[in-house]
Amino acid sequence: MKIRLIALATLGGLLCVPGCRDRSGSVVNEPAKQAAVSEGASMGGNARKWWKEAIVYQIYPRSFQDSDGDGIGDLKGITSKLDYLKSLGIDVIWLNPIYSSPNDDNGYDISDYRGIMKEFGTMQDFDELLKGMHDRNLKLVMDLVVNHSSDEHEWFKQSRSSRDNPYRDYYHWWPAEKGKPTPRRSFFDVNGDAWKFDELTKSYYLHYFSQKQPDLNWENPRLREEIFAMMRFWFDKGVDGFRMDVIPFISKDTTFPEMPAQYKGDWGRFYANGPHVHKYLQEMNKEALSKYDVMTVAEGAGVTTADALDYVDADRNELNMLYHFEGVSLGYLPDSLKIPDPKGYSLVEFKNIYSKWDSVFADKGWGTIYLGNHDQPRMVTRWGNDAPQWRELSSKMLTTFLFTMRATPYYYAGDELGMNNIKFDNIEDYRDIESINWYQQIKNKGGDLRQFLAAQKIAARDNGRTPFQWDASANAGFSAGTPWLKVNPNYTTVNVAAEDTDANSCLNYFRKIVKLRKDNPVLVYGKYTLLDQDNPDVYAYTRELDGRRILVLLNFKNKAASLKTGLDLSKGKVLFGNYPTAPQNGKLQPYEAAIYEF
Ligand code: TEU
Repeated sequence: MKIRLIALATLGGLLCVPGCRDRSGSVVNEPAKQAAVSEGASMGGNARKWWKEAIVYQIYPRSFQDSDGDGIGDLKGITSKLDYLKSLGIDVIWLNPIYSSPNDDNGYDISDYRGIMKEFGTMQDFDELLKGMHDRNLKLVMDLVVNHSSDEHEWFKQSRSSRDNPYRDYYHWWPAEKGKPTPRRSFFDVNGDAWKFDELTKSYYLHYFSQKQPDLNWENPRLREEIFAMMRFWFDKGVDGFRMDVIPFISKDTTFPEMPAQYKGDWGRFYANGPHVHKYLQEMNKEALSKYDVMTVAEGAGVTTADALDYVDADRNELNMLYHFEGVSLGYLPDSLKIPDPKGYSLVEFKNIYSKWDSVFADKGWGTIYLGNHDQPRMVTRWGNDAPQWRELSSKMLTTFLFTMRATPYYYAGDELGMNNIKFDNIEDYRDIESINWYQQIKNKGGDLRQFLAAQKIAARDNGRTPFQWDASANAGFSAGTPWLKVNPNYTTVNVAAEDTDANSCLNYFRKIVKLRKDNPVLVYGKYTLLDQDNPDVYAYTRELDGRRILVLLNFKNKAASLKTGLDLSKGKVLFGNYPTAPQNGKLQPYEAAIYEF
């Protein structure tokens, strides 16, 4: 068996005795201990794979870097920042959709799956970006949006044109003479209705999202073949994988039965796991995925712990990973349009959710971990505390959580700077179809718009989409023009240029913990055990592999908190933390994160 040597925790190559401080004041471990890890070893029941050890960094191209002054980020902009991306230590970049699109939903409405959105550049720009990434040993994961297309896609134009058009069955149509179709809820529609009547052929078409995002009919084998060929087109270009948008929704019971009452308020669960979804994913695997060394991750909308393994158990030949919504849905009032519970969220529930999801993949499949993405507000605002005295500490604490769990981290661009919610006061500032249409929906019903706008300051997706903050120059260095979405005014201090040179910044903390994870397989594969489960303030757990035991302590509160782990902290070797020294007893400072080895 081939033996590979893995260097442990050199933390930026700093030479430092155990427990000493590095330049940032963070506590670091002794460098360059070597451990032998056998290549084929079963790593706690899990076969080693590059995508399990990878760190995925997500870029929202519209907001990352504008190269031509039109106020919209673009591919050349990303290419110009590849050295920054490399400096982070990440391995994989997931790009939100960059295909041709009329941008009803910022690229999640695709009008040509083989074309590049004109605002983002050209296919040549794409090829240069991909080459630039590969030259730096970075992999590229694209977004695959195939539950629906744009209504401006040629397939839909044909499909809509007549009932006997060859493309008619590429979408779901319901002829009006059969009466009104069985109700289906839409996520974005102003009226919440997922059926839209089309006068030309006197039929309704299905759209789970906006009216400009008609659902594709996966029951049609011709459509499936087109999708698999399109996937091969991108793989042949060298793309390293796909993140699959609402992929659990693709298969529908085309008799459209009544939706059982149990799904009221949670219809995503009804849309997921349709009758043939696994047959289609196995077909996709056979026709496209299995031919390449690529990674896949499902956006696991509607998927629960009971059915998650069906998507990612390697023996089933479907996908590699999925990300669930249970964690990020915590703390909103039930049946609401993301109205936060005034009581806040319960850390005990938070811990139970992530522990439960860890156990799903303990022996088979593989998990993911994230707290922010383009559909979420900024993680520090939602899960930490963005008040000036806590923003950096709590942001580092959350980052520590993401890099010490047994799952592939999906880290959202800007979180490494501690970017927080912009919190717009007016609906006119929002650009997202979700916020705009929900506002209209509430207005039409005479609902509480003030409550909604207050909630959006915490929950709206545009909070996570404000332009990336590069430096203190105009528009945070994002664009020479007028940005498509306002820049967070704190860009003058929260930006790459300022943080790069500050050893104690969120950015440099991020770089170090990335390295810590990459140098220590125990943080990737080690068995996870929750400690002090009912502690309402502290999240504590161990990770164990091949005789190594790591302890992670995270205080989620803005006050000192005590904990009972059963371990004598003074006997642990401190590996890392967000305060200059780590505690030797059972008391953590506000938002403290500390990692020890026992
Ligand atoms: O999101 C799917 C999804 O479930 C969203 O409705 C999500 O729950 C919502 O944003 C939370 O408020 C995917 C994409 O990630 C999202 O950006 C798209 O808008 C959506 O699909 C439609 O393609």
